Amino acid sequence: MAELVKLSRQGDIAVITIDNPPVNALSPGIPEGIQEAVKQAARDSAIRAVVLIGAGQTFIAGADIREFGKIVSGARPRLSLLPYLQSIEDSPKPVVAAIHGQAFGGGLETAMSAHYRVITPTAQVGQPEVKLGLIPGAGGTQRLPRLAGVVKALEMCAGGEPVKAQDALMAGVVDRIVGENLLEEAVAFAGSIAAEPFRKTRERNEKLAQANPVIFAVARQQAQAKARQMIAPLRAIDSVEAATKLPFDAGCKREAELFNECLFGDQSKGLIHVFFGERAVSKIPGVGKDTKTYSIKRAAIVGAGTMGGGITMAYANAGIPVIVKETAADALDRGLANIRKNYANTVAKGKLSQAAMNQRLALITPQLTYDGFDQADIIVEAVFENMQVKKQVFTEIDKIAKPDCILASNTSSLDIDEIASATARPEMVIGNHFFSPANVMRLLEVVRGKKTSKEVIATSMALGKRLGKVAVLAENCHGFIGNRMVGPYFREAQFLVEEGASVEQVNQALYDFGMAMGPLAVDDLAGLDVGWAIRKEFARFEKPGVRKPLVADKLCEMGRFGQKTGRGWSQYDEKRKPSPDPETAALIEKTAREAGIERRQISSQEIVDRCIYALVNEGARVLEDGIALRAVDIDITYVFGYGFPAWRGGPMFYADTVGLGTVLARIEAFERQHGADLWAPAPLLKKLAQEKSAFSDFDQQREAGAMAG
Ligand code: T1G
Repeated sequence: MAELVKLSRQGDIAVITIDNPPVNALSPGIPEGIQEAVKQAARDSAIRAVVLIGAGQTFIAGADIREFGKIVSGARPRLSLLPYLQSIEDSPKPVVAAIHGQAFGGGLETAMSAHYRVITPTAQVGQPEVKLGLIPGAGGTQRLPRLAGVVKALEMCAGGEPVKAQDALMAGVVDRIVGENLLEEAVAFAGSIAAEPFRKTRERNEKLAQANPVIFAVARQQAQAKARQMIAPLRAIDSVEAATKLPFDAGCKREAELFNECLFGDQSKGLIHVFFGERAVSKIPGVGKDTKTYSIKRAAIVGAGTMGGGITMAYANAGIPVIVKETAADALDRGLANIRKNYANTVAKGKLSQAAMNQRLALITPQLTYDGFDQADIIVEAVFENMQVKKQVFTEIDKIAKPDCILASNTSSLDIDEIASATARPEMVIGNHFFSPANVMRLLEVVRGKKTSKEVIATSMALGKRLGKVAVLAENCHGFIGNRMVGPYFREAQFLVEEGASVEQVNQALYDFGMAMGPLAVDDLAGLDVGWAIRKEFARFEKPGVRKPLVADKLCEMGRFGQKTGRGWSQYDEKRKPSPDPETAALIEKTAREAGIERRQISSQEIVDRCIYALVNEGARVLEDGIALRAVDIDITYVFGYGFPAWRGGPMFYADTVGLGTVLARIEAFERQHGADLWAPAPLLKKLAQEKSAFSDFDQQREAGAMAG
């Protein structure tokens, strides 16, 4: 493993360099290599101190996450990192961890087993394991409270958020912030402390005395509120608490027990699936990493409504100057007022400085004309969801935009090829479907038209990452990936209230499943009028004789659009707090009676199965039709755009967890009960279930095919 861990000397200082691109993960052989290098340095009488540093972009960014699946499956034994860390800590010569980029997870645990830590101003430290459904498994919950105190350790281990260099210095996690010439400064620092006495982190117990029981109770409450239903944050708190009650070695033993409980649980499988999925979706067959991309220096947005305003903010947040155009002064003023209010709210929460808010506002140019659109590198249309209106805009911007300007539509479901047909440059037209609020929600559906060039696709995917989004490629169809699948999900939610479930029961059942909000609550938030307009736009495509929801249109005809009007499926007070609406309940009962629908008691499990399996069944069709490249693309769409719980991995991963045979049997039961038009099992689902296979196998076969292709 010598090539992955190099030992060199700078005078009387040993330098151990980890070189395991791209993130210097602690892959098999790396810990052993470091351990061996530390021993060699110890044996070398000419050496007075040791510097541990990462090559490339970062220090050690953690254990190798790819190994966890092998450990859980038994393909690889779980090797504890503790002995390796202890060999650093027991070095007779002081070890200085030199941190740039990220020292995350096992990387920070390695740095904390060293005797000193120096860091560059832009570097970060963290224990993000809970984001993978894990907890620090190599002494992090035991050393961090000893360095930073119990409260900071709880915040870092249970929250998982990265900590900037200055904050880490203040907390005592690191000893010094040095310049960007890290190696030189770390070697100089090592020389300056080489003759000084130094302590082992595990023996620094003075900060553990902070352990007031209230601290842990508060931490548990906060964890349950912030990461509802997630187990790992609570186990991380248990482990930090153990550090305050047990000697170091016993604390590490307790930590290992809690780590294993999380590692072998379902939640870490789901979250690790999402971690790699978030990166897998950027890989598009036929659009390789070497595909030429357009330089995006200036943007222009058509429309300053809810979506146009949010998209404008997304560009300004990425430091890209952006014009936002409206047709009327009052609409433009409203749009800008919303943008300012959103930024002000973020500043008020302490998440943005006033200076940064001002910088971002300075990047935004509001106007009523197309002035400057001829300089834009991308123009995003975000006007009313009506084909004629969109085609008019595309005709106009096609005439104005420079030849290599990308023309993107924020349409949530309309035909991108028809939109492109309004231009003379269909190869430059693409869908960029943002999710409301567009400055917050991370999902970006990139919709490829038949003629969209691969350079435009590659540019759009890269731009998505630059905007802080997770970009998923979708082929063109009604609703693309997300909205095509959400149709049957909302359909079943509405059928269930017609059949006897209350609005509150449907919302609660899906909320308890882990969805961010129940389906009818989402409908009330988005506005029932939005769905109403789309239903009217697509009424001609509806198959006659197939049962469709009856109540939503009636609520819309009554002007009850949900939160924006104070009444919809539920009623809302001035703080938009929902409560049951007896008039809606009466309307549902009356409508069901007139339709001859027999009402009955409905279990929460049936509610979850009907709504979630409707998603899965349509997802299988989305795969069959090639609208999504892989099942994991559907999972990422739902986790980042529709509030599907990440710890369940997404709808397709969840179906794999349940077992496709079980899912198919349930869907066939619904087909017998509600008819084939609504519940005929997707052929792909049937095939995989009959082969005792899974959507993950489908992806692996696709991947293998793409590699071969
Ligand atoms: N293990 C394996 N692969 C990893 C990895 C890791 N820890 N981190 C990143 N990669 C891969 C990633 O999949 C991608 O692969 C490539 O590296 C570039 O990543 C014992 C149990 C460090 C901030 O959770 O947060 O330590 O797609 O696109 O945007 O207590 O990577 O190129 O094939 O994200 O520059 C804890 C996870 C592990 C850190 C860099 N550590 N990584 O971001 O690059 S558990 C983490 C990140 C642990 C111990 C516990 C980010 C980054 P590919 P990227 P980036």
